[in-house]
Amino acid sequence: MSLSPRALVSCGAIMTAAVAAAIALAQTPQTPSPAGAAAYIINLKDGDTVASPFKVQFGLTGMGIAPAGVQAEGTGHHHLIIDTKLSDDEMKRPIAADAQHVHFGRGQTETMVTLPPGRHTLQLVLGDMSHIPHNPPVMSPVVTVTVR
Ligand SMILES: [Cu+2]
Repeated sequence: MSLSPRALVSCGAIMTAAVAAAIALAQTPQTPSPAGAAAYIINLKDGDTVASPFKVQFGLTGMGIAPAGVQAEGTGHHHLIIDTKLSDDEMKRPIAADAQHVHFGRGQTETMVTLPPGRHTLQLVLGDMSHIPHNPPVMSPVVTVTVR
């Protein structure tokens, strides 16, 4: 008995999918974070009222800041998550880059935020050199502010 070309093709497709899945896992390992590491917003507390634009200062304990692309143990760069949350899935892959997911890949530790009047949520999530959250994730409590 010999395999038909069709069986060979489907076998190849299965192999390819398995290899692709293995490569995807290998390409996006999460960097471990040291015990006790924490991010926090220094200058705003939950419930604050602010005028836009307003400053947000990024605090980090137990780890250091390194620019994106730079590999150094125990480091990462800040991301400001605005009016959304990262899903469990998003916690394991590079953080999106858009108006609600702002990267500070040069190692910045503060920014000015412009938002329309109303309630908004802010959260810091540290990412590794590849913008992937650490494991366990190093993130601040969610801070809700009201822009007047
Ligand atoms: Cu990033």
